[in-house]
Amino acid sequence: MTTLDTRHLQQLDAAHHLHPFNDNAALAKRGTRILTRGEGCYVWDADGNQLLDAFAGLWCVNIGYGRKELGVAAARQMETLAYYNSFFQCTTEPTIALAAKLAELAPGDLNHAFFTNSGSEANDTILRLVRHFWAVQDQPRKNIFIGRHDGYHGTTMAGASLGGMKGMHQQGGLPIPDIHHIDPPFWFIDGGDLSPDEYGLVAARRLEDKILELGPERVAAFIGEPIMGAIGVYIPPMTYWPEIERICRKYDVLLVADEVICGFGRTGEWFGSQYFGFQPDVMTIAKGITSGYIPLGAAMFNDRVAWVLKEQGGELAHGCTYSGHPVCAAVALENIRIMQDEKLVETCRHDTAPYLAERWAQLGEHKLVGEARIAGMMGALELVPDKRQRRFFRERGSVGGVCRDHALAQGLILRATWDAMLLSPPLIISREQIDMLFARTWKALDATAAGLAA
Ligand code: PXG
Repeated sequence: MTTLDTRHLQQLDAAHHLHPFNDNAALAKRGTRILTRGEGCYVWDADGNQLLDAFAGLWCVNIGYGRKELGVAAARQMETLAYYNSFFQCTTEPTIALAAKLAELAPGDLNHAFFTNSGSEANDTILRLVRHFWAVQDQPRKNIFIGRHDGYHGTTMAGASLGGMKGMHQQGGLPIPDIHHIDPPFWFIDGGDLSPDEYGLVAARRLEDKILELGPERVAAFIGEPIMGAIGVYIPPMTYWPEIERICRKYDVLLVADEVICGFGRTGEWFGSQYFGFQPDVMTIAKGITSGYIPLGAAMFNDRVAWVLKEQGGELAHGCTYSGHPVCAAVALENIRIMQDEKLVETCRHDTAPYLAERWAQLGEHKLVGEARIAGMMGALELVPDKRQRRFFRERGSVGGVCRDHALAQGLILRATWDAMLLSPPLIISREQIDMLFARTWKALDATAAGLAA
């Protein structure tokens, strides 16, 4: 593709395409980066630049780019039966096979899948069906969901309301009623003199306080990302989730783990709840379920919730045209087959993730880095003005974007949220590529520090 083609495409894009999570006027002036090809951990842009994608697209390309088997699976299913719905007492073979496969993979008795097109829709599904679950058991007032400030659960009305992003709440009149939030567990800023483990308990007990304030008879569920992704990879202390689980059990509040990012190997376990050692009642999945090759999400329910929905719920007045789409299911099955046959999760856990953690800790020695946090294949470097103090830049967000641009100039894609540099590479990243990631990140940090000093 010539440079002229690129400019023309950028003009068309600016004229006709509204981009999510962007200042579209500023973007139109700057010009979008147009990606044209992917292979393994690399993508290429329309100007011919090869980039190491240390963000796996958007936390999702877990098996890496260019796996032809997924295209073959999609084509085969399209040729055989491109579409049928799961509404009129019907469904399709791959849909059934995927539901059964997910029941086998999911921890505990999370044995029942409701399919959607995205993580956002899966969270909408959970909000509706969990409220229905309590209502049909004569507890219609037990309808409040508690989430966390700065949590991310998608962009639909329910998803964005369950999430705690202020900027999102400001657009479109959110949150919708009967959704409350507690502060997130973020020791780096909020932990004071407590040890991380002491702080984990304190942060979890905010949930108990909130339940008691609202009344346990009003609280339907607590929802959280095992590791908070979009806000900046906040990894809670190991004490946090078991305490959250204890509190949910004590007040009969359903525990919803939003595994859209953490699921499918990201933490070096199949699911984030396994990394932290707790058992959700309900689970949201998307992204890594197809490694991003095709849109698919699901809400998974445990036996207790599913039994009530089936036996007492009557007709479920919920579903999308593409719930359980056979092509998406076929691609998900092939993606999971590859992950299992090639032991991608095990390789991460025992080999590449520990190596990545070592290299990440070395990046933590850079003078710009206040904390280098990592769990499995997701991490963050918190850039700070003074390495000896746990605090943000006064003008929060002024440095992360600069560092991201320096990384891009080095041929490396890292995400910046405020001043945290976020990491989420394809799970197939090799030791050599981790070394490359280290070298390029260090250079980007150096260039950023030099700019600050100038
Ligand atoms: N839950 C979590 C935990 C997510 O990270 C969703 C739900 C929504 O999934 P869908 O498929 O509807 O996008 C997500 C999505 C970011 C960013 O800026 C993160 C997501 C989406 C867009 C941007 O890191 N995560």
